[in-house]
Amino acid sequence: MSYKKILTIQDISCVGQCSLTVALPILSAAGLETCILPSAVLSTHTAGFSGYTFRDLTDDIPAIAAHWKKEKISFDAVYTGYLGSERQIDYVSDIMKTLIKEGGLSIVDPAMADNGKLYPAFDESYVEAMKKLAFSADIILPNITEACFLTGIEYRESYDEDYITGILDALVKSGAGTVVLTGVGYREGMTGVAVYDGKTNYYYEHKRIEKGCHGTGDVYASAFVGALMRGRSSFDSAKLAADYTVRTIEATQGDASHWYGVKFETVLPEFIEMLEK
Ligand code: PXL
Repeated sequence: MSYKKILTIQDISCVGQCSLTVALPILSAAGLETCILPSAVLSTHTAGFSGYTFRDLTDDIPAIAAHWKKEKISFDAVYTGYLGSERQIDYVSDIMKTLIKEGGLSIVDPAMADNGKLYPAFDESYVEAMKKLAFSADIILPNITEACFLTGIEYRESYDEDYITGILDALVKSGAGTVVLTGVGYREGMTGVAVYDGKTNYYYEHKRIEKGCHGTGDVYASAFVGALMRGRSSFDSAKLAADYTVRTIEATQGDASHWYGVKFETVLPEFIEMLEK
């Protein structure tokens, strides 16, 4: 197995099992050298806690990137999640252009919305900035809400295959390389992931366990990137990430006090086994 070096850019929510506290352990478990660039530091994530602190690290990014350039550091992939500001998105675009090795991948999880709504910290101008990043990426991993904000397509709670095909098509036509659209379910009790690379439309259905588990988007994207960088195809990675994410939710079920995230650590050994298969 070749040893890959990846950079992930997202916030540190000190408590809450999301973003970097999820991505770093999952990518490391996948056997990848994982470099990090924290976009912001928050006391907790913003979905359900109130009064959280937020330190934007945008101003630190240019000097960090300049240092890496001087040291001739580059990455096999750059994977972004929750970012701190619009200005930061411009810096991240520059990192994508200058610090990815020849043949390397840019992977964007446009983490900004869920259940039809933007996260509290974001507005329409953030969406506009995110469009630029997402539409120049090799792979994007939006949920349906994020895909709707990116395309301007109306968000719907119930939909059919034509609606999903329309979203996938619009995203690829706008410039995204491959789209991994999460949370696509057509039947009661089931959900799934649709993958479209501009040629073939794939779909993987799996069971839907519980509504509203925080942080599962980050678990999913991190597991996807881990599998992809281990040499799996986009669709295989999408399936493996779905199976692992289901296990993390199962591992958390029945503990009402653990509403803010999933106990993904307890099933990391299963993730490693999935990767070895
Ligand atoms: O899981 C996405 C995420 C990441 N980081 C922060 C968040 C959220 C979702 O709400 O608030 C700070």
